[in-house]
Amino acid sequence: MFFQKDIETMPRQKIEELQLERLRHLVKFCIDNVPFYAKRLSDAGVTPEKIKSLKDIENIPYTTKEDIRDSYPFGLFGQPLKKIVRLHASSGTTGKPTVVGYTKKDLDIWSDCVARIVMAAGATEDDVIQISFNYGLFTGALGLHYGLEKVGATVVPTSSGNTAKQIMLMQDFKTTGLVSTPSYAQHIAELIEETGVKENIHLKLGLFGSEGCTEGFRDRIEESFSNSHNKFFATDNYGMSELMGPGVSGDCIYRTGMHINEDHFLAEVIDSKTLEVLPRGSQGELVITTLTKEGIPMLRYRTKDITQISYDGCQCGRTTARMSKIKGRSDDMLKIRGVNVFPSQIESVLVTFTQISPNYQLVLTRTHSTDELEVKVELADGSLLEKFTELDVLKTNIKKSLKSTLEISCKVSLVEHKSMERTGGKAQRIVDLRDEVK
Ligand code: DLL
Repeated sequence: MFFQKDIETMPRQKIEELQLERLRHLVKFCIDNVPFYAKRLSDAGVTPEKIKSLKDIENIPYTTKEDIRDSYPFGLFGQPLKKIVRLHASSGTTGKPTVVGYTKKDLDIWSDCVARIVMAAGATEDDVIQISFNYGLFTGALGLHYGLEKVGATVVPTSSGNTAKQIMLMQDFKTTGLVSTPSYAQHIAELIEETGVKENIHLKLGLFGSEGCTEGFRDRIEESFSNSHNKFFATDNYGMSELMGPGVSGDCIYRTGMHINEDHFLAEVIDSKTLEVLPRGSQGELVITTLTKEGIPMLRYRTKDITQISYDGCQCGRTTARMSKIKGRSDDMLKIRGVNVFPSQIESVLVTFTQISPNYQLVLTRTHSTDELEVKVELADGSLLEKFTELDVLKTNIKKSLKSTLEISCKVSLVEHKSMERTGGKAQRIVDLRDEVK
């Protein structure tokens, strides 16, 4: 299903022509409206006339999170506050947040972009969809909210938390769709199982996003929400406050990569170290230029998210480029005894063991200048608690499996079911204590 079929299925050449025209316009807009960009572009010798092909984008300097922070709160805005109708901020835990602003036109485009990806996932006006993202400065809840309303779905803005009430409403309203982080969805599923109401649930569509989720983890969540009368199906959705929020890209029903809304977002993949643009299809850091945003336009924004992009057509009929699941953030990549490890690699091993829940935490310590990785995982239930031999075998098997995937050994600790903290938002997987003196 399409929300704007003519754009979503535009021939590639046409998409690229549109991107070029918009890029030229954007460069002019930035020079005229954002002194920060005017100086950067002038120092780099870039003018709209010099953008003759999409490749010329490579002459534009990158923009980083630090650039936004340094101009806190509104320094990179492309419009005066009287034209800004909404502010959001990124989910940083320390220091000042990165603030983003939207004009009326930006909000309209935002809800179109979200409407496209939720329809690609299968949402329709017949759905009743519960939004269990935190409403507030975070872009996730309001972003999905307006996009789903545009499609005509019945939106239930429950926000995150109060899980028992979420489950009660889910049964009473016969909710068919759930918007949340995968880790919160897992928590809701656990409580449904515990309270024995699984058969009363009508969920068939999960619109997940805002944090990574391996296919294995997703499959397990799908299984926990499915019952004798409903099969639950979940898609992955990507976005970022600095770029807009959700709506940058999302899975269609074939789930072979998240379709990028390329008429609004121009994507490149670069090598994070050399900063060179990589050939098409390579894995690297995603860099996005927002082609139409007025509130806070972004020129070549370094997302730090690692992915790869395919430009082949998709079975669904969309011609837009597709990005693979985020492998991790370049700043979340753990370097352990010289080996690079992404938490997603660890997750893909853990989800193959049915005796443990996909709740885990990676604790890093340093003893006598050697890094140690402890993988803490929760047992799936209480059935193994007193069975020490079986627990030992399980631990050894997880350790072996992690070693063969990661090529380093790590400590595995099994902890009691539900002993790890649950959050309504993004799960905190990494606890890095390496800077603490030992
Ligand atoms: O998380 C926007 C969003 C909301 C996307 C709801 C999808 C659904 P931020 O809080 O600014 O914005 O966090 C952005 O979250 O750089 C990624 O590292 C991570 N992220 C977002 N979506 C995904 C995803 C929102 N599907 C940061 N898979 C990004 C993996 C994701 N990581």
